[in-house]
Amino acid sequence: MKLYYAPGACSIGIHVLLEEIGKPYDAVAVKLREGAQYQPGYTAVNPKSKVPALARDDGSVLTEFPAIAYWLARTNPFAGLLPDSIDLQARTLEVLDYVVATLHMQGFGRIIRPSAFTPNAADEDAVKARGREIAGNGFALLDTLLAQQDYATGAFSIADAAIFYVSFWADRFKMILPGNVAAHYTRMNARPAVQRVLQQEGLA
Ligand SMILES: N[C@@H](CCC(=O)N[C@@H](CS)C(=O)NCC(=O)O)C(=O)O
Repeated sequence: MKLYYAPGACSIGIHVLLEEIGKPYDAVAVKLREGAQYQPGYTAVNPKSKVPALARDDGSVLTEFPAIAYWLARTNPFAGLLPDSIDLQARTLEVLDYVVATLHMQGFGRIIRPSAFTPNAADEDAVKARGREIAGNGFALLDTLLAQQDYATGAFSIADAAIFYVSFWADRFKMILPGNVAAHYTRMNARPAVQRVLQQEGLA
């Protein structure tokens, strides 16, 4: 397997899952700041020009964080990345989708690239502020969930890898995480798989 990632991007959550699984894989850094995602070398891998992308051993490429995370969990059941019960699996996907579609795409998307949300440069500060509001509301919801348990659906799962990457961004953007999300972030940072990934991505 080969993971296409960028240091500190959302792909870090998939990188964590690969380390949790512990099977050999290659990690290829895509230089997003230099626009490498739009060059033929990468669009041949992922025409969406995004990371993460996972090239599998049969040569096929899987994209989109939830799909990659789900496939890794189902193909490596020994790693325990999805709960057994269908109800908790659905809850796991519920959290995963909320983090990716709302906190990331709607919240941090506005903070990181406000120009994608308005044609007027003068509006960009307002766009960023709205992004912080959306992300803040999202973290507040996750906080109530994490008040009841250490991980999103009880034991560590693919949902926690997603919460980890948005918490990592909040940390980098100096946003104050609510108490239970902050405790989850501390718990995640203590996992050996996370520490290895931070080291490998040059973020430790
Ligand atoms: N919906 C995608 C989002 C992926 C995404 O937004 N990746 C960002 C990095 S966090 C990216 O590759 N951005 C490059 C660009 O937009 O040029 C997923 O779930 O994987």
